[in-house]
Formats: sequence, C-alpha cells, structure tokens
Amino acid sequence: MTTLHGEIPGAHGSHGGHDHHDGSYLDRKGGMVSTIIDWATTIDHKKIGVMYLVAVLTMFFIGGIAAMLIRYELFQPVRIQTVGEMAGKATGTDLATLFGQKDMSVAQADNIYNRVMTLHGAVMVFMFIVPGIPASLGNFLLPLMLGAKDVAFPRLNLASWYVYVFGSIFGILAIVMGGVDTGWTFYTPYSSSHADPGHWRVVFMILAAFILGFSSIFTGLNFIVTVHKLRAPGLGWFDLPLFVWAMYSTSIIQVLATPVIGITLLLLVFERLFHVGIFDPALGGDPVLFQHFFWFYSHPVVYVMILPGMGIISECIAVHSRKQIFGYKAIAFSSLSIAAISFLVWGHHLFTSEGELAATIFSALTFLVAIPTAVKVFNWIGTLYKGSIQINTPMLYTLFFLFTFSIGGLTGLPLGALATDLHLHDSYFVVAHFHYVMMGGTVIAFLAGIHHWWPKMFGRMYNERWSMFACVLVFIGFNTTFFTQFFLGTRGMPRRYASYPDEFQTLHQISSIGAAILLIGFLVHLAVLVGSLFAGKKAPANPWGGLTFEWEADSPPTTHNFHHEPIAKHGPYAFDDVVPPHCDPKDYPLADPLPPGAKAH
Ligand code: HEM
Ligand SMILES: [Cu+2]
Repeated sequence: MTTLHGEIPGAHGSHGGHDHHDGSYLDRKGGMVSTIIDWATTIDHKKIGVMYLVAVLTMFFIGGIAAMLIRYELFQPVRIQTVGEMAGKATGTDLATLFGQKDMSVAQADNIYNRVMTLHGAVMVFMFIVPGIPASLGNFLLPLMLGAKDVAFPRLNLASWYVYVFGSIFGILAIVMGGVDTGWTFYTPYSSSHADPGHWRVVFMILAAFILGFSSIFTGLNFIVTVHKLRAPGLGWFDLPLFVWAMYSTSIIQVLATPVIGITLLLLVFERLFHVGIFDPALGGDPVLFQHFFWFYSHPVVYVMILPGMGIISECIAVHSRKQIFGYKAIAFSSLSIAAISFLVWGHHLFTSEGELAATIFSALTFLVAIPTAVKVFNWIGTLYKGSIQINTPMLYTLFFLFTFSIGGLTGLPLGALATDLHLHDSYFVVAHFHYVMMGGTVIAFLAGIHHWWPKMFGRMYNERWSMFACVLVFIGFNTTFFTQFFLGTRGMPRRYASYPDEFQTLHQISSIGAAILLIGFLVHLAVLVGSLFAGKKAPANPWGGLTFEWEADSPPTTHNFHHEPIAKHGPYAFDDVVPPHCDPKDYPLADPLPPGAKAH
C-alpha cells in the first residue's frame, strides 16, 4: 500500500481499451489453420508463455532420454573388464551395442558416450534450464502479477520465442548430424581441435548457444522494463510478489552476463575458422583464458537457473501455509545481492588451473554466496513455522525443494573450500552437487510452480492424489540417483568417464535404478496433467486463496487479463490483514476487502 502510480502507461496496439466480456485467451479463433496462425503470430504473453512451456518441456524430455542412455551405459563397467577384447561384447549394456555397433573399437565406442553426455548437458543447460522458468511461467505470470495487460514489448517477446526455436534447431542439427563430444562447457582444446573429422559440428552447437543467448537477453530486457513501467496503481516495489523480485534479479544477470558468453563463443568460432590463436595453445592461444570467459558467464548463470525457482518457492510457501512471508525485504534483497555476488566468484571453477593467489581469493569470495542463500532458506522455514500448511502437490514439492536444495547448497561449501576441492574437483561429487541444486532446486521448484499455477493457466484442476504419488516417486528416484554419487565422488570416481573399476559398480547400479524410478515419476506427472486438460474439474479463479493479482483474473485469464484494472489494496501476503478470523482464506479475494490498514483481529 504505497504510492499510486496513476494509469498504466502505454496500452500497446491491439491491447488498448477495456472489454468487459472478453473471452478466455485459450478460446479458439476459427478452424485448425487459423488457430495455428493465431498462436504463431500472437503477441499475448500468456500464449507465448504456454508455447515456451511446451518447448522447454520437450527439451527436458530430449535431455532426459540422453540421461537415461548415460545411466544405461554406466550400469556395468563394461570396457575395463574387457580390455583386449572387442568393446561391448562382454556385458551388453553399453551404448555401442545398443546402437548396433558391436564391432567398434574401445575409443570409438567411448566417443558415443562422450556425445550422449555432451548432448545431455548442452540441451539441459542451454535449452531447458536457462530459459525454463522465466520464459514459460515468467512470461505467463509477470504481467498478471503486476496487474498489467502484457509485457512492455510484446513483439520483442514473440521475437525471443522465434530466436529460441531457431537456436534450438541449430543445436538439434548438430545432434542429428552426429553430435558433439566436447562436453557442454566447450573447453578448449576439445572444442578447437580438428582431429575428429566431424569437428565442424562443434561450430553448429556453438552457434546454437550463441543464438539462444539473444533470446535470453530479449526476455531479460523485456522483464526489467515491464517491472519498472507496468505496475498497477498502488503496487509499490515492496508490494511486488517475491516471484517478481526473483524475475527482476534474474533479468539483470541475463542482460549483463550473456553478452560475455556471446563474444567468447564468437571468438572460438573465429579461431576455428581463421586459425587465429586465441584459446588454442597450438596456435599460441591460452586455454585457461577460455575457462575464465566461460565461467564469468556461467557462474552468474547458475543464478539465472536458481533465482526463478526460489521465487516460486516463496509464493508456494506463503500461499499454501496461508501466512505472511517472514522477512519479505530480506528475501527480496537477497535476490539482488545474489545477482551482484554471482559476478565475483567464477574463479572457483578453475581452482586447479589458475594461480594459487587467485584460487585463494576466489575461494574466500565464494563463501559470500552462501549468506543470501541461507537468508532465504531461514526465512522460508520461519514462514512455515505455525502456518496452516496445506498438504498438496505444490506444498509437497516446496518441502522437497527445501530438503534437496539445502543438500545442494551445503555440498557447495566443501567445493568452495580450496583444500577440499582439490580432491573433489572433476569427480562425481561435483556431479551430485550440481544435480542437487539444478534438479533438486530448479526442476523441483519448476514442478511446484507448474502445479501451483496450472489451474490458472489452463482452467482445470488435476488429480491431486495421483500427482502427489508422482511427487513421491520423483523424490525417491531423485535421491536414489544422486545421493549415491556423493559417495562415488569422494571415493574417486571421475566425472565424464564411460567405464570404471569394478568396485564402483554397486553404487552406479543403485544410481541407474533411481533414474528409472525418476522417469516413471515424470511420466505419471505428464499423464496427470495432460489428463486434467480433458477430464479435470473446472478451476475456480482462486483455488488456493492467494492474494497476488494473478488470482483476481479468471482461470484461464481473459485475453486482456483482467475485467477491471486491479488496484493494490493489501500486501501480496497480507493474510492477517485481509482474512477475518472466522473466514477461510480460500474465499479470497472477498468481494469487498477490508479498508487498507484495518487489522482483522
Ligand atoms: C551455496 C552455494 C554454492 C556454492 C558455494 C557452490 C560451489 C561450487 C563450486 C566451488 C563448484 C566447482 C566444483 C569443481 O568443479 O571442482 C561448483 C560447481 C557447480 N555448481 Fe555450484 N555452488 C553453489 C550453488 C550452485 C547453484 C545454485 C547452482 C545451480 C543452480 C550450481 C551449479 C553448479 C554447476 C552446474 C557446477 C558444475 C559445473 C561444471 O563443472 O560442469 N551451484 N559449485
Ligand atoms: Cu560457480
């Protein structure tokens, strides 16, 4: 409840004017062809959000298939056992055999593994997790949460979607034509070497990442301007939902960091095509320079991955425990400070390749990141304390996140400490760590968000029992897959290897079984959600009793979002102010809310 901003500036193009009898944004515009054209040319942030959701989940599926192939290969140690013989014949769970290439040499067969692993990493990072939440849920919700009709630049928004598709096509081409074996990090000299006859595919993959970067920058710019300019009357900075704060901080990183990787990848292409020595030692370049450039972007980008997830968790915790969020400003500012600190710590990925002084400084700086992260976790737990916690799918996923993300964050500390990292670096411990933060954090928060806003997005309720069952499967599958990898890592299993000594086999097999459980869990989720579109109960406007603006819109929202321009009358989580003691917060928003500032009890 702060200052009024007057009218929403800039009603853009067709989006001007009020139509009190607007239809749902999902209403079909004529036949099949005109519906497709309507979606393909839409500048409605909601449709763009839904198209992005479908696209990024498709990429998650492709990356997931690669992951299953990796776990399949690692089920047995294959080649170490069969040294001297032809690869793959002994056990039959290696990829060469699976693809019908029984007569490959060990080196050739290992190369298949390298490609599948690169495919997994590159697709998951560049095409799924970086654009993931902001482009899908962010696009859909940001304007709704601000009480706006659209983002500030709707056409730029559509452009970002097409750039994303175009970039992904480059990536898929590189895969279809035989794949890339450099690892998703494109480290030189792997990425600059011409030894492999298919080396030119690396250029395709690099261009894919380069193009995808633009889509990220477009989205980031759009969101920053939207938050500054399109807040509804009465919606001050500290009335913003925490998801908006998270999007805003994410956007800042996207806009500032992405150009660095853009230039780096261009330099790499330039070096390959014109043989100028930049990163390649054979040409007089410096490979460690590449690592610096790469991580100067990629460390901040791990916060592009996690901040939106943290935003979702803040929303879910407040709404599903019906409680004023504890430490609103602390959470909001911790997002901003994570964004700032994230630019200072890239050197912790290079402890083993940079100088000792630099490594010591970066190690010390790395611990700064833990502070704002812990601030959030403690505030979330403080919010849950004495809340009226509803056990449903979004809440289950939120609790799941708190557990797994904490493990992810805490295992970052031994990696950030120089002495312990020298042992753990490039081992399965790192693999386990980043899966606990990226999957146990971001993907789990994404699932919480999808289930939290699904009724809003598609106007249907899903089967709560089955989706909670799927959540339990995902929880068991996830921890079985990745917790084992901490042990593998501390015992010396290196990352990115197709084969291993026999002693690691049991742990690897447990991990692979976990991956299968995980897959089943995801498939159940998919079935439940798709099923809800056809057979789900119609969703009310506000199924959970949330107080932020998106719950004032219809489910699904009308084309222009709101029937009346919303006005902020209470804080985003002011359950204590708006819910009289004898009422159920589920009934919100009430037809006639209490006057501002009036306490209900
Ligand atoms: C408490 C916060 C965190 C700390 C202190 C931390 C620390 C580290 C360190 C020191 C490494 C390098 C390990 C090595 O290679 O030897 C690392 C790797 C990694 N971390 Fe974190 N981390 C934190 C949170 C996160 C988050 C939130 C994400 C992503 C959402 C993340 C994603 C990654 C990834 C992807 C890698 C491995 C990249 C690669 O080499 O391929 N980390 N982390
Ligand atoms: Cu990092």
